[in-house]
Amino acid sequence: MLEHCTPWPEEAAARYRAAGYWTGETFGALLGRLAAEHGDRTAVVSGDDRWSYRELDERATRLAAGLHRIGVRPRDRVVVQLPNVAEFLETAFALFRLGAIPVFSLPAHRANEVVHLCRHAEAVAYVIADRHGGFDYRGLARAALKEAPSLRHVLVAGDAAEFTPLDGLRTAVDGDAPSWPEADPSDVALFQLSGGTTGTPKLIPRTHDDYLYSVRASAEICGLDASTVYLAALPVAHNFPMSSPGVFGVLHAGGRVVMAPQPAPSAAFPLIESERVTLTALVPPLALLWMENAARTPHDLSSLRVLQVGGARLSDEAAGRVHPVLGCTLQQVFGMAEGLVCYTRADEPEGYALQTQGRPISEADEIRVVDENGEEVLPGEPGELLTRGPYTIRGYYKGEEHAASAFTPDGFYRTGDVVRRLPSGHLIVTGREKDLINRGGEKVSAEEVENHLLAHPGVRDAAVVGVPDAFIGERSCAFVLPRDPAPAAAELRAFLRERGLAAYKIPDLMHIVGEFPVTGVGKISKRDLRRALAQTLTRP
Ligand code: OOB
Repeated sequence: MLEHCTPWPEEAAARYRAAGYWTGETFGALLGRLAAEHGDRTAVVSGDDRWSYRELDERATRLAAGLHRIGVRPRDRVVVQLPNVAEFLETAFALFRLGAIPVFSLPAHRANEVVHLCRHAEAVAYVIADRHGGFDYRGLARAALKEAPSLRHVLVAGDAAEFTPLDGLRTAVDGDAPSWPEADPSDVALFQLSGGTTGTPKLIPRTHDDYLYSVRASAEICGLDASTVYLAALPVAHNFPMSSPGVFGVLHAGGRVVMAPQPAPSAAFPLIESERVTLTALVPPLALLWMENAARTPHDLSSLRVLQVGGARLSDEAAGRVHPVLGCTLQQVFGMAEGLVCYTRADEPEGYALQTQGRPISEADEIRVVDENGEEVLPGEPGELLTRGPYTIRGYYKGEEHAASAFTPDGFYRTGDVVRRLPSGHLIVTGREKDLINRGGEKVSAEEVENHLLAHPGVRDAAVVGVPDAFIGERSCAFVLPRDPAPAAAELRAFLRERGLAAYKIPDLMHIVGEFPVTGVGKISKRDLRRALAQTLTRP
């Protein structure tokens, strides 16, 4: 296994193989098999591109050879920051084929995140689109090249400027084609990013064996088959639209992936109509937006059979409106890039989909719900969710520092989520213990933003907390204890942007305060800050 990663203990790995969860197939081999089985069927639709399974397979093979030609080798890390375009799949599978390891960065990430990822992963290449959503990623690439000494190549889908065009890289594979050893299925296939609570995002190593199991089992649970047409509305770099069952699950089933450039109704609804989309996945705020727009859209959405909602808590009220308004079934999904994914199922009484966040994929997912002393709570009582299983990691990449807080000594991942478990095994997410703000699925680490604020000379101390919000669930609020002269909120916002922080991490609200409430031991009391905020917000 790649160094600085924590493998499963031998005993557990043997058990997962014996039970047939880990099959020994790699993602690179999977695409070859799919091309043989589904050849001419359409695999992916993106703008004017319509690629068959065979075409996707051929492109991935040629791109893998091209990447090898410029020196990308098995186990090299490559930061991939592409929007929802067909090239996303081509690049991912080319890297899988090569045994090189994609690090999936979200399109919303900016210099701060991208530079951190390139440096932390010691990436040799960075793959971007030229422009997307009004933003020019080539500027980011220039910053990354300056700050990440390991970076040797910038590969661009579209107009490459001074960089290497992805289009020119595909190499015909003939007799002299380069060859390299097949990837090991128990090795790291890709890195997902943690939406975690630390100062910088952590890298989550997912192996071929474990990730492919979660993809295959998800596709099965969700009843996917070759007639499935999936709209990738959320950014496919995220674990939910990538693998739960997401684009990989849909390809695994021989279905068709339709890439939406944006998740807004204006972009998504016409595609649902023209491609006869049957399944899609949204975070709660988008589900609300879609429901608001569905009533007055001229587009025919009747092909949609299932709407998956996850990433953040969907209110019971909104859950109840999905079927009446959109005419499709709601499936709730509660998952995490570290592993565990829970689904409500089509063959269960409807109440579960309306009121719970589902139950785990696998009978081998071990679940513990514990109190602050790590003792299991009584059945049905709320407690922190701990989990271990065939597709939940045992450690972060270079994660020694976080090992003790993120995992129990016997290998359970501490999710930081507070849940209640029903006798049926379904979980209801009732809260959170981790210091994270969930802006409708977009995760913001309080510590990360606090550290950036503290870098401003006018800031003595800073605390970032979540504020309840009817639409996105939570907004972020920064409390700042200033030095003299006190900086204005607008100046601090501009400062964070200049530091290259992704826009969704810039605090929605900013309060300059004279002092912080403290706890008994003198720590900043975030509980009191939240309470003070709730009072100001409810004051008439
Ligand atoms: C998904 O993955 P991440 O890694 O961005 O975030 C994981 C965290 C969870 O620990 C939980 O705090 C929250 O997001 N979350 C939910 C939720 N789904 C995720 N909280 C309440 N209700 C839900 N349905 O967000 C993710 C990964 C795979 C599938 C779906 C979501």
